[in-house]
Amino acid sequence: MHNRKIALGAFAAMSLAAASSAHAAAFTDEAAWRAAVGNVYALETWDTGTTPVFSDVGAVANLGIRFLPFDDGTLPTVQPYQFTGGVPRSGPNNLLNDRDYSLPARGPINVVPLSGADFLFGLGMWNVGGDDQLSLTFYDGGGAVIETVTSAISSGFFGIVNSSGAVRAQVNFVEGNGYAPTDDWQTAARGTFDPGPGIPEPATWAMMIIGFGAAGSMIRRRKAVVA
Ligand SMILES: [Ca+2]
Ligand SMILES: [Ca+2]
Ligand SMILES: [Ca+2]
Repeated sequence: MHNRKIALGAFAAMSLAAASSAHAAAFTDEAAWRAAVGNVYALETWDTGTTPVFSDVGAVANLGIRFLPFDDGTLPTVQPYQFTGGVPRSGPNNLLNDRDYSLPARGPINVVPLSGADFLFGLGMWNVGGDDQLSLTFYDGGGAVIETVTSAISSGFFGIVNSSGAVRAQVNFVEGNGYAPTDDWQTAARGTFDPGPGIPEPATWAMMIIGFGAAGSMIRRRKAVVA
């Protein structure tokens, strides 16, 4: 009876691993996101002075992406965190999906790879506003959704990885006031996807789970002998 329970549990875990690790995932752990893109990523903290405070952000060479204008032609803006109602993640500045609070919020941020030869395989950032949740969507060349993920938390890291590669990514802000300061943007924008060796394949997960189960039953058996 006991062995049967372990077998069923391992089977359920294997099914879950096979279903979820095929090509995509949402991440709330920064280190896990970085591992999932093979630790080949670019980071922008908006603090280095390359983009002056209160200026609009278009192309970001470091990240390999370009921000698309909102409907009114404005762009996301680098601002001191005190001006955006945010909290500091790194340094004094973050990126806001708006230019000012006196006009309505400008809605989702859209980014495209700077080079037409590149795809966006990973996008991550810190949500430092404390109310809006983030939703990240990858689009293919035809404008169809490759994948969309929504964070369950309103503050902290959130990232997406998809080996299909996007030609446009959208960052949307939900469940809050629509003004969303973000920080520590990180991208994996390149020609091909090469995941790192740190992410176990489903088969590896299955072996690990079976291994844990076997170790558990050995411990139980030993305890039974002692008793
Ligand atoms: Ca910063
Ligand atoms: Ca505004
Ligand atoms: Ca907000």
